[in-house]
Amino acid sequence: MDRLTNIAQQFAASRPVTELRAFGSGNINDTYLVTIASDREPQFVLQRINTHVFQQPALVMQNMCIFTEHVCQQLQAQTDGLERRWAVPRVLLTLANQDHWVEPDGSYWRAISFIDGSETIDLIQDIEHGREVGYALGRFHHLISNLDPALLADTLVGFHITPQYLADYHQVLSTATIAVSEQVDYCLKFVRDRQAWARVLEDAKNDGKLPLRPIHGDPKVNNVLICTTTQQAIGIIDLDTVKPGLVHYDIGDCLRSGCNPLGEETKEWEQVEFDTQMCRSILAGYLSQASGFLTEDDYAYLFDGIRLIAFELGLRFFTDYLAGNVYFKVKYPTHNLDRALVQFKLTASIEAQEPIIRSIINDLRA
Ligand code: GN1
Ligand code: MG
Repeated sequence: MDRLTNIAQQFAASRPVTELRAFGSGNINDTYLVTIASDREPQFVLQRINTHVFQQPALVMQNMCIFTEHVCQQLQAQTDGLERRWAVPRVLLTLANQDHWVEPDGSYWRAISFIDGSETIDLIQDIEHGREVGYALGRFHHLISNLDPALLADTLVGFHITPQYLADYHQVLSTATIAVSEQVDYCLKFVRDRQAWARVLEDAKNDGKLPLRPIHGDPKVNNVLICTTTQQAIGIIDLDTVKPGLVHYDIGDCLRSGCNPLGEETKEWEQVEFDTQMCRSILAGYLSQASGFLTEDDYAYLFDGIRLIAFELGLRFFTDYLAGNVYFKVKYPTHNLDRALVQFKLTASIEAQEPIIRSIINDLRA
């Protein structure tokens, strides 16, 4: 038996593993879809957690279990029977009842159930898909809006703290050997011009205007589960970054992903635009579920959140390019530079359409 099959076998409840293939398009963890000889739940998802990024994987599992238990309780308490289907992946245990498996080389593995009849889609398809993606994030936030964030561990210190990413950037810049090019110059200037503003959400948080809440951390389009029959959203996966944060990080991340129809991997970075029609649709879907717990201040910082998370992701990609691609997986040496250009162009498009985006937010909250 090869090594991967042997690892998968640990989570297969004594059923033989019949197939194993790479799955999804994550930038951090390695993910596989495993098929076992069983009529009930014949498939599950196996992942190697990147412990260079998540240095305390046991805390990731702990958060996942607290989250899952809370959401299952909430779903059971919804007795009106009118709620749409909502699925949460289950953590699978090994034969020794552990929620993870550690290989002799130290690699850390875990498995979760595969949600039957669902798919994930890399690129936003149309306005209806956008509404579903927004609905999914709103429903997700609503389900955990009464979960005390203090129960969740900080599994990735500094995640979405933009001033910290800027400090890391300057640190890398001070030692990196930079291959000068027009594109690198564009990025350097792009960051320089926005440094002072980049504290906006952290300042609002420190001033007590924006509260810490439990968040997803990575609600991009392809983390939303779509039902293959109804095309409705039925869940959100990739729960490694569920931890205390600002809902603005999530809303910004969802919109920077959903309103970029060319996608974050496009080579046509100069063509990238923020689609404001899609923004309206995603936000409408979101607010249909989330308007109940958002405050005046939450709304006041929504535009900044949208602009900031696109900028922040560009900064993270650019820094990783300068550092020699040590964080995000890459397929070629300038991959992170290309990704940074996409996010910076998207940020510029958000900035150019600020009045439209602000009026969409105002219309929808009215
Ligand atoms: C990473 O691994 P993946 O693709 O789920 C990253 C996110 C980025 C995303 C960009 C822990 O997520 O923050 O938005 O890439 N996750 C982490 O595609 O850094
Ligand atoms: Mg992720």
